[in-house]
Amino acid sequence: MTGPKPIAIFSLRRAALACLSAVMAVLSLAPAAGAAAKPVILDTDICDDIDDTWALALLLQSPELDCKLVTTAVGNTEAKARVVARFLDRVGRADIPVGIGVKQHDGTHRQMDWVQGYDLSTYPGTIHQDGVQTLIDTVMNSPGRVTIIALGPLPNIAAALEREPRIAEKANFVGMHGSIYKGYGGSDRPSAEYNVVADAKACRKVFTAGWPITITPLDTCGLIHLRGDKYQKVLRRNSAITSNLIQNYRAWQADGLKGERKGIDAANLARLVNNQLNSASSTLFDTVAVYLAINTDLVRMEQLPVEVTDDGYTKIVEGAKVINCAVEWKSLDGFEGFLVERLTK
Ligand SMILES: [Ca+2]
Repeated sequence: MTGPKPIAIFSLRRAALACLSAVMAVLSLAPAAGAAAKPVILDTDICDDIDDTWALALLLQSPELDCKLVTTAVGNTEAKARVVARFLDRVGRADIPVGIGVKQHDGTHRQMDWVQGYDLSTYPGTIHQDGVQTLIDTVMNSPGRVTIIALGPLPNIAAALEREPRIAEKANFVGMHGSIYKGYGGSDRPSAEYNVVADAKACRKVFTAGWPITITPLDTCGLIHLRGDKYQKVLRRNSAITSNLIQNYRAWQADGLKGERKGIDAANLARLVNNQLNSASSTLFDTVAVYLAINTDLVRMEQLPVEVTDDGYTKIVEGAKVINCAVEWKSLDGFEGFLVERLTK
C-alpha cells in the first residue's frame, strides 16, 4: 500500500455502486452481454411446503443462474421428481436433468394431484435414478465452481459429501437454513428451524465441510409473503411459469385443507381454496436462497461462527466454522418487488 485510502470517496463510490446494483436487481436486468451465468444445482424438498415451487420458478426466471441439475430431497423423492419434471417440461426447460435423491419412503406428498397420470418416463430430458451420484459428477466435472442451492433438510448433500468429500473443494453452498437472532414469525427467540431440525446430523456435516457457506435463516427468509398488488400481479400474469406455479399452489392448498377438515365437501373445499388462492402467498422462505445465489445487495450479511446443535438450533459458538448469514433485510420491499418482477417477466 502506498498511502492512505481516500476513505470518503471510496465509501461514496461503494454506496453508489451498491445502490445501482440494487436498482438493477429490482429492474431484473440480465447480466451484461458475455457475462457467464453461474452453474447451479438445486436440491429441493419440493412438495412438502409450496415455497420450493416458487423458488424453482424464480431460478428459471434468473438469467444469472445456469441450472445444471435439480435433485429431490426428503420422503418420496421419486414422486417429487415427477412434479419437478412436469413443471420443467411445461415451462419449456426439459433441458435440465432431474436427479432422484435419497428415498426415505413410498408415501404421498401435497402436490400429488398435480401429477396424476404423469409418467416420469415421458420427461423429454434426463432422469437420474441416483441423484446423489449425479450431483457429485456434476460438481466434479464442472469446469467452473458450482453453487449448490439447498432448500430443505440435507440428506442428499450429506450423502454426497460422504461419498465424495472433494465436492466441498469445487462447490459453494447456499441454503435456506437456521435461525440466528429471530425465530418463526419474526419472534425474538431463535427457533429450531425445520430444515435443520429435520436432519440435524446431515446439516452439521454440510455446515462443517470446507466449502464457503451462505444461508438465509428465518431472520430474513421467514418474512417473505406476497400480498395485495404484488401477489395479484403474479396471480393475473397467466404465463407458463405463473400458471403452473399457481396450479401447484392450488393443489398444495387443497391437499392441506382436505387433511385438516376431514370429510369436507367439494363445494366448501373449492370455496376455501379460492379464498386463499385469491388473497396471498404462503411464506416464501426458499425464494431468498435463490436470490442469495445471485447477489446479496438487499440484505445485511454477517460472518458468524455457527454450530448446529443436536436439537436443531444454529448457535453462534466461538471457534465454529464461519458462515455468511443474511441476518436482516436492507430492503424487504425491494426483494418482494424483485421476486414479482422476475416471476412475471
Ligand atoms: Ca423447502
